Amino acid sequence: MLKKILVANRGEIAVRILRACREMGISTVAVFSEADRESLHIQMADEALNIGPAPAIESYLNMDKIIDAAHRSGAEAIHPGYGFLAENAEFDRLCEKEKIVFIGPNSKALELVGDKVRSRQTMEKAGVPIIPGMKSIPKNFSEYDVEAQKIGYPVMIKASAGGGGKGMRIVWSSKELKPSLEACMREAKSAFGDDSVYLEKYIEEPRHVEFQVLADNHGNVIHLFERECSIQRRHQKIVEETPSQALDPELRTKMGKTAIKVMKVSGYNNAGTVEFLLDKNKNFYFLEVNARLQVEHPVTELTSGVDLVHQQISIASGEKLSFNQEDIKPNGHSIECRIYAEDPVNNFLPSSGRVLFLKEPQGPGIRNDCGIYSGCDVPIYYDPILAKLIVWAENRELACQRMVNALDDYVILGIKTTVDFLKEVISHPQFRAGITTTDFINKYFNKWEGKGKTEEDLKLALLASAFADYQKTYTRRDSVKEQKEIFSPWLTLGKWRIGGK
Ligand code: MV4
Repeated sequence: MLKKILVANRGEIAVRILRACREMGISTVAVFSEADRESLHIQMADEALNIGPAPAIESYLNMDKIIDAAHRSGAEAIHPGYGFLAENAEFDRLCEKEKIVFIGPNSKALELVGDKVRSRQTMEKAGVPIIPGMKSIPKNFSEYDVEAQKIGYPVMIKASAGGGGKGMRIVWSSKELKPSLEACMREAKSAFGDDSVYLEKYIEEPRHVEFQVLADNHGNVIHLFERECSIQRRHQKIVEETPSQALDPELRTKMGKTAIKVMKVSGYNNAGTVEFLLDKNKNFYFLEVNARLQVEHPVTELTSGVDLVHQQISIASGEKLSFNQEDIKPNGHSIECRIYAEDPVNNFLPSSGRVLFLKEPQGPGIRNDCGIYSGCDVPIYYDPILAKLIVWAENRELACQRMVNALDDYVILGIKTTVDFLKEVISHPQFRAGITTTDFINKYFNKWEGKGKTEEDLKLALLASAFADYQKTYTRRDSVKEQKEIFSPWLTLGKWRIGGK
């Protein structure tokens, strides 16, 4: 088993991975940028190394600095988390060259699944259903035009190097095709350094259903069932759950088998996710492979009883999977809400600053994967995810109730968050009915204005300000030592008012 792991990430996911290492008796190395000196992941690791200035490009995305930190600390392996370098084949290859274990797939598989046109070809050959469309990149416009007629409008333009919704465009008629192609190629060139785009049939009102897979280095591949991730805004997932309301046992079995096939023909190892689109008639199509531990992995953990980070580490250590497909018996229902430092009333504008007060929900079936603490600063430089609230219950209705109560109990003062917005999403009759297509947020929450400050908020503000005053009195007197310790988190607060800014 690996003895020392460097976690090349920050926030809630770094904390999550550090916990797993600690549980497995593995030493940990954290890395931090100038903006993250006092972040939670730094406080939790055995060692922490500075990797440079706040902008990610100079720190968390800087391959040489991270490799150097691994060598300096004697870490044998790097866990990349999600985002940053997690799906970077060049970084994966660099780790291989430097004899550092990359906790993720081998670089060849990572490269294949990162190329959408090449993976469509591979999947078609293997008999995996793909969305009708092009299987190679045309050389000139007339080929696009001919192919679009064949596919039938509306069509979708996608970037070969894209993924997760970046570099996509819908085209409704042939006269829009040329300008859309040109715009899409320009975007793809600047976003991915590659202007290859192709056409697919546009699937209307699809659902997004993905399967979690584990593959060891000995050819064993199993799946841990699905996650439904259709509730999203501008390709940013907001709520995820398992099981999906759209699958019956037969379809679930078929999609699970297909997901395993996708990973086998890709030569994939470690944890990964196979994304499918499900159309209105319940036809499913392979979309892409997410070659990382995903943000929404906890819902799978709570229903399958498998710790995915433990599995990733043990696979990377060369162990065989200790269970087979028949051993996986999903139980109950799990939902995750992503809590972001964003203002849902103001077009989800990122909100940064100091967390003045944090109260995390507790109780049976409640898990809070959190990267913040009372008094910490939320920097502007990175993805504004603060925490993930995940609930488990025997069935979906109970899980929804548990989620609403837990969101009610979640208090984050000082910065704007999505907590109240999420409460209304989960409370929405359409959500309760399980009607979660990808247009849900646009349809029901297009111009959400919130409810304004409730009496409860005001009471909390009052309480918090009373604490602040109390603390000020005692520090001025500079005497009562115990009090100073009891209220020490408040000493870092400084001047503030409720609602941030
Ligand atoms: C599509 C599609 C409709 N037709 N492809 C968005 C994320 C990326 N992985 C693929 N996506 C889509 N691809 C065809 N041919 C609609 C989407 C899509 C979507 C997919 C999953 C979840 C949310 C979505 C929101 C808008 C569009």
